Amino acid sequence: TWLKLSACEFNGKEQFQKEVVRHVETTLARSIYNCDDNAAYSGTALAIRDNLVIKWNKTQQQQTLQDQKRVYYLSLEFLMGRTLDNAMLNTGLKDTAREGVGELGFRIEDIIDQEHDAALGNGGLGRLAACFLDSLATLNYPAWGYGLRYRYGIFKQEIINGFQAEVPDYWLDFNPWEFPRHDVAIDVMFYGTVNPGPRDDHGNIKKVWEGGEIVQAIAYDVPIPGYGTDCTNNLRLWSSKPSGGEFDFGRFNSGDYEGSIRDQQRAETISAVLYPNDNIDAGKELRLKQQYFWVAASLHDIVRRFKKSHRPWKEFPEQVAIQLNDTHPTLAIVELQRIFIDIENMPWDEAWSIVTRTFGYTNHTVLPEALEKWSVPLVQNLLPRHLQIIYDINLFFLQSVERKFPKDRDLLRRVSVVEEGTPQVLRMAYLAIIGSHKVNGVAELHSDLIKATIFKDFVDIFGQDKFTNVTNGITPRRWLHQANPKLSDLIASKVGGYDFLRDLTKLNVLEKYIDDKTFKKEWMEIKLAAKVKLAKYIKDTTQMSVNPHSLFDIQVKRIHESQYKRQQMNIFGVIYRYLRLKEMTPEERKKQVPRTSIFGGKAAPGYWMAKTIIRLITAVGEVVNQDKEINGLLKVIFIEDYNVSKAEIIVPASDISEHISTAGTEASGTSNMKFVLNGGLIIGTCDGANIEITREIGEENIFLLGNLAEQVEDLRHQHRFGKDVTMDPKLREVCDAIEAGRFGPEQTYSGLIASLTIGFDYYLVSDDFSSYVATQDLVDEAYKDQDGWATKSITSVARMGFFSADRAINEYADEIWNVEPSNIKPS
Ligand code: DL6
Repeated sequence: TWLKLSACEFNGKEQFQKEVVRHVETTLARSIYNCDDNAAYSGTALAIRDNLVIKWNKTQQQQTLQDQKRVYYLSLEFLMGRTLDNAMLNTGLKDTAREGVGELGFRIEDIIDQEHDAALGNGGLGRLAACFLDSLATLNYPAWGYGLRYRYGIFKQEIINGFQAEVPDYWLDFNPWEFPRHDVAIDVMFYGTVNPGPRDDHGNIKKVWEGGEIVQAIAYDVPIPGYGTDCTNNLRLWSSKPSGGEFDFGRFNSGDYEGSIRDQQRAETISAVLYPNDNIDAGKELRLKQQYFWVAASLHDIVRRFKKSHRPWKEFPEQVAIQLNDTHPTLAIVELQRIFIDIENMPWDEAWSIVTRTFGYTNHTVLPEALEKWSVPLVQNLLPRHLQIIYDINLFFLQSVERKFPKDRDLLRRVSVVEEGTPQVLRMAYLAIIGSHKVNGVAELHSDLIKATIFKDFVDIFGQDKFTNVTNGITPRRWLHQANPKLSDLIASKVGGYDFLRDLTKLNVLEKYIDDKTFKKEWMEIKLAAKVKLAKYIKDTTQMSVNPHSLFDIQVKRIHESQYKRQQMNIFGVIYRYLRLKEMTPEERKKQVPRTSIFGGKAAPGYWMAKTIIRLITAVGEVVNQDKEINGLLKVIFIEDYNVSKAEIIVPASDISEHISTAGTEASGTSNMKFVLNGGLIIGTCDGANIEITREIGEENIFLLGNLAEQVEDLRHQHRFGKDVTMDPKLREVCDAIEAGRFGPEQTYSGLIASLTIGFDYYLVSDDFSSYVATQDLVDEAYKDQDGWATKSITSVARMGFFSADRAINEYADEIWNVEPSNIKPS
């Protein structure tokens, strides 16, 4: 009976419309005559969601029945962006929805635009996790993501008088994509003490962790649809609640009204807010609480699921692969060991062997300031039992190192999880390496660098095989098909349909059309249309007019306090261009390629230097954009509040995008891949995935500049100790213009200039500036030849197959997780 009664997916436009109207009238309790875009969004989202939920339930049921190995992707950030458009495209319902809402008097684009971004991430790391979820589902891998359900995602950025201001991002007003599971509530303990308990089966006195504060983790599930498959995976996000009810009636009755809700507030604070730091260790107790809260709940859930299968513990690593997205979830290693030895009474060695075969660790940075370290007293207080286990893990590890490298005491000091100092700190990356069977970097150069530098000793200890590379990838579904449907359609018309979205290497068929004039024309018209769309967006949001026929030069990414992404080099280059334009005669100016320099990106709230860069960009815009003399040959735009949905407008519109980090600092970068996949060329350094992009698309299709990673150390040494270190003269000219107050009070920028001089120019702007400016000249020259430009653009796209997140996920599945796709039956 249940089977006969179970819900069905709708088919066709009429049924879809009925569902939308039903949801508007009953779920939202609104009259259809009073239905605005927002209500239409809600109705549409709920109708699409219903379809998704049916596939989701079936997938989960089938995966459970098939009892296969599952992947669990632990990430403190999932930068999902909007869901509706992606869900419609992945389930093949967008045309139905477009027609359906069209007849009801709405435009699907306006409806899509109503959705609030789910911005539970800072940048590359969180967006990578979101791309990976899309690929895991598309490739039918049984996989769950585990993260935190922050009440506030990354802050919203406002630009007020040219400066960044932050506004909280409360995104949960109406979120049809999540399902609270109040029955999945897990108690997580903090603080307390460790006391001797009864003897275990082996005669050892057990350690009992007790008397701590308990917080409840409540699961919220989000369906993740694959493209062109019924496979719909699960993203489980944890929200924190007080465990003993929300309200202390005792306190309330005695008149302590504030006290009566204090526990509730304290518990809820844990999942309240995403730390807005990109590539830097926050080091705060609340952050550590978040980490433990999330991994404890996730591990409990994973172990509970495994136990239902009644398999012996030794089969745990054959059923469970857990990937640590950076070191943020490293405590999961310790928690699993604790569960095994303290709760399941397993001997240490047996437990540790299971633990290390279960975990894999992905490193996303070599920047020292981003490598997590936790103060020992902090961990002692918050997680006393875990600290004991960490000490034991470290002890057994150091003993094994000593056996292998007797008498090398300095090696023991270097690789110990505990770094000496006041206070002592725990090096989480070392713990992650010791507790995992594979460690990977995210682009070839990055993986080589971590082996040669920060993890060198561990390569000597564990051997090369433990360390591998999986170059990042992006999902072509969101970053081409969804963001740039016209280009996707044109490609599909040449490569034999939309299969390329599941096998991106099929793009290589495009190379056959390099000399096809009609195709090239269509290609460039699509690029122009994307630029017109962005120009309109800029006009609507900033009131600035930009010329869509000018060269769009875009740099959108986080602005980091240490400035390694080097937006400052870009804006210095813009100033240099402006100074040159000012010197030119009108005749000379006529020969110049008009350029629109577009920036976007957030600076973490406390970051003065990063905010100074934003101010310089907006100040240069204020001067340049109204300078009649240069006649619109240069415009400078800062797009406020850069996020995933804005990226979907920006990425298709670039002629050139900038990926100009100091060589050896950007682990991979993924926006470089997005821009090239959309037919934009890139100007970049030999860093991160730029190197592999060059290898794939060919040197003639990319504008490379600057010093190489192997030169960086020498140059830094020269800056500090060399005798005649002078600033590049072109850069000097730029600094002089800034110091002369041409872009507002020079004091505003004194720190930025000082970083180049008394700060020893750690990120080598002066060393790379000449090359940067010269390469920008090459870009101008190349752009004058529009036919040649189109050839570069098409050839690059044709060769981007490697950068699909599907390829990356298949590599993880084969080399790290040892997991097979499941056999999801179509409904
Ligand atoms: O791997 C994803 C992404 C890379 O593309 C970027 O190059 C890298 O900077 C970023 N790393 C982080 C590190 N965060 N922490 N900790 O976000 O990862």
